[in-house]
Amino acid sequence: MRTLIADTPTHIGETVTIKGWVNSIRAHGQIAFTDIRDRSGTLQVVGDKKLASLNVEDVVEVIGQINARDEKYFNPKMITGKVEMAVTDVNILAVSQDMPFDIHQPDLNVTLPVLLDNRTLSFRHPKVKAIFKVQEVVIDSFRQALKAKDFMEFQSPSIIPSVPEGGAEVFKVDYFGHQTFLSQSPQLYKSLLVSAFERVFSVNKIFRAEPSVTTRHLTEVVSLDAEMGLIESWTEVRDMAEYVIKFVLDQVKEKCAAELALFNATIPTVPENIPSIKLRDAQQLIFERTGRDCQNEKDFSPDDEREICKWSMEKYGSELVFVSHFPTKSRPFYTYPDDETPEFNQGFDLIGRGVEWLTGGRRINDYQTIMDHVKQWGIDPASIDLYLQAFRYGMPPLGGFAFGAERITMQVLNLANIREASLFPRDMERVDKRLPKIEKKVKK
Ligand code: AMO
Repeated sequence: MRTLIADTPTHIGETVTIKGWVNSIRAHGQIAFTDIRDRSGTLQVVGDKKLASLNVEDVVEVIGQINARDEKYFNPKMITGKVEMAVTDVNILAVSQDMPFDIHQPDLNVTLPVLLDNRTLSFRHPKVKAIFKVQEVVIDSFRQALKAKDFMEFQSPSIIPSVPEGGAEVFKVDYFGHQTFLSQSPQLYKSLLVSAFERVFSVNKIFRAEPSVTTRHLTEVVSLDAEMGLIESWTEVRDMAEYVIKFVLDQVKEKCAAELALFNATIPTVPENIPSIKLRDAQQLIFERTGRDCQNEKDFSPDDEREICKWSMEKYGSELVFVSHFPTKSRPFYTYPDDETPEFNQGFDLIGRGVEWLTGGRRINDYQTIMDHVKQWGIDPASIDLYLQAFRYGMPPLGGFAFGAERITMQVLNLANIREASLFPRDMERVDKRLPKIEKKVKK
């Protein structure tokens, strides 16, 4: 019967069978050492020099006796650091070819393209694995936080008939000869479900035809969406987003101490209340602090995002900051215009460590107002008829938000590129492998 490597310290003096991958091999004259790795940890195995004929990453079954190590050989970095196995038998279950690069350096010193071209090897590295452990905790705790507040999880469709967020960043799908799209956001579905379930959330892939290659954009994103009805004001939605992200960060701190340590990372500092500032006030501050005049811009540039985070840290000791009240015409048709200043809306972003983590806001719920916006935004009402149907039959005041899971992961671990925070990142130049260049047809 197989014993998990993490359990071997409880089997001192016994002969056990372990299974896993050859992590490393060290030969010293007649003796050889190999570290065997399974999902639970790594164990040092000692044998004669035949052990050294194994290849790194061979999959093996090793039978041997677990012995206590002499105290001077304790290894505090291994959970099995006080024991080792004296091997009696080794069976090779699968042979590995030679690695194209050393995947067991403490830091994987390879470029991002090499890391991604060899994804199935690079994610065996402890640091790469750690990224996805953190991401799993982010997604899991997003779910937990919302379930605790009575939100119901739903699955949103990926093939949709219209483009809710507007803009050109959408993939067209030929659907049996009909024009459809890959979902940019579960926005319309989460909103219309409020009329039945009041509070809903989803963990769904969204697709953005981002036409540029940046360090913060993917074309396929894990979107963490929530929507709630019968709200009093937009601040109730913002407060819910605040509660969720604080819960998520606490969980990462509690459950991912080892992973954070590998990256020398700490979770962002957040005070009791995350500061919140209106876009125009933030732009004025940025102008005063840097001399850069962004006061008429409809959104932040990456420099503005970094600067407002600096301000928030200096003034409130917060690495996260909400920015609200964007120009109404610059945001999707469903965003609720502010009652006092209707040229600005009750939408908000959450910016953390210089990058946007979330967008949210209050939505219009009145049928006539939504129809006016549909017209002004130049949307064909027939293309969103399902959505409008829900608003004809009693849609309560509502709002919601969406986090990007890769953005949170990237910013918590201070990764330089969002592609590191996606197991199988897609961008305009890569779908698993780098795509061959397509010559643009030049019109003559
Ligand atoms: P938005 O378009 O801002 O809002 O998306 C929400 C969040 O998703 C993440 N995100 C991305 N991450 C990586 N690459 C991308 N190309 C990308 N695009 C978006 C970001 C962003 O903050 N319907 C609204 C949400 C709402 O109001 O509820 C929406 O989709 O973290």
